[in-house]
Amino acid sequence: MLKIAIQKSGRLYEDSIKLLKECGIQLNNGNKQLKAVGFNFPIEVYFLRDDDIPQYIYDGVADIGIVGENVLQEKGRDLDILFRLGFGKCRLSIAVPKSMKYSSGKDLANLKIATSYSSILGKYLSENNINAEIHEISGSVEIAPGIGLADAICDLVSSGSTLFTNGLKEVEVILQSEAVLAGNKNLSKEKKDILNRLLLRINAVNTARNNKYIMLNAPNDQLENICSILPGMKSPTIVPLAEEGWSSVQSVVNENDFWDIIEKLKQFQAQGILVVPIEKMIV
Ligand code: PRT
Ligand code: ZN
Repeated sequence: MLKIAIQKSGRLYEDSIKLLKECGIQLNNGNKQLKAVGFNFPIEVYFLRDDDIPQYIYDGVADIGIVGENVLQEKGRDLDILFRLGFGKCRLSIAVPKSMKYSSGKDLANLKIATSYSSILGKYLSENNINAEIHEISGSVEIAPGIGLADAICDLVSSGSTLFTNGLKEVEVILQSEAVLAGNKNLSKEKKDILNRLLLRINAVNTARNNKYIMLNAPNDQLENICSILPGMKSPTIVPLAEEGWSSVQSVVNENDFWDIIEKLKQFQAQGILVVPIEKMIV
C-alpha cells in the first residue's frame, strides 16, 4: 500500500479529501481518525498536523503527502515535489506598520521581525545581506508589532485582510506557495507503481479543471477561421447540421484563454455556444 499523509484539519483538509475523491478513491472513513484505508485503491491515508508531514515522509512513515510549499521549505527536508496541486495558494511576506516609511529591503536593517518561518526568513535576510533580528513565535504573528513585541512580521498572506486589520502593509514577498504532493526519494518499485497510477489520476483531474468542453454552431464558410482558434485535443470535431450550410463544432479550450476565444468566436458568427465542465481529461 502507498501511504499518503494529509492535513488532519485546517485549510488543506477539504481540498485534499476532494482530490482523492475525484481520483476515484473511496476511503473507509474520511473523518478525523488517525488513518483511513482506500477500499478500491491500494492507499492508506494518515491524518496529521501539516507541520509534521515533511518529517513523516522523510522518515518513511508516510510515502507521500499533501502540504504547503511554505511548510516544506521551512522544514528543509529533502523530498521530491511530485505535483503542484493548485490549491492552498498564498505568499509568505514581510509586513511593516502602515506608518513606517519603506522603500527597499535595506529599511529592514536592525528591525526585529516576528515570524513562524525563521528558517525561510533567515535565508532571505542573509541572501539579501540584511542584518535584522528574527523573533520566532508560533502563532498570532500579526499582532506582534501592535503589542510592541516586534517591529515587523513575516507571515502568510492570501487576501491581505489580516494585515489590513492589524495596521500593517506588505512590503516584500519572499515565497509564493501552494499545496504540493511531496514524496520520499527512495520509494520501492511497488510503491512507485502505485504512485504512478495515482499521478495519472491527479493529472487527469487537474487538466480537466483547467479546461472546458465547448460546442457551437457556425456557418460553413467560417469553419476555417473557427478551427484556427480552437485547437482541441487533436483537432476539433465537425458535424454537419440538418440545416444546409451550417456545422456543429466541438472542442476543448483552456480556462485561461476562455474569454478571448469566446469573443473571437462571436466575430466569426458562431451561435448557440455551449460550454460544459469536463470531469476527467486524459491527454
Ligand atoms: O493544525 P495544523 O498545524 O495542521 O494547521 P495550521 O493551523 O498550521 O495551518 P492552516 O490550516 O492554517 O494552513 C495550512 C496551509 O494552508 C498553510 O501552510 C498554507 O500553505 C496554506 N494557506 C493558504 C494559508 C493561508 N492561505 C492563509 N491565509 N495558511 C495560513 N493563512 C493565514 C495566515 O497565517 C494569516 O494568519 O491566514 C491569515 C492571512 O490570511 P488573509 O486572507 O487575511 O491574508
Ligand atoms: Zn501547522
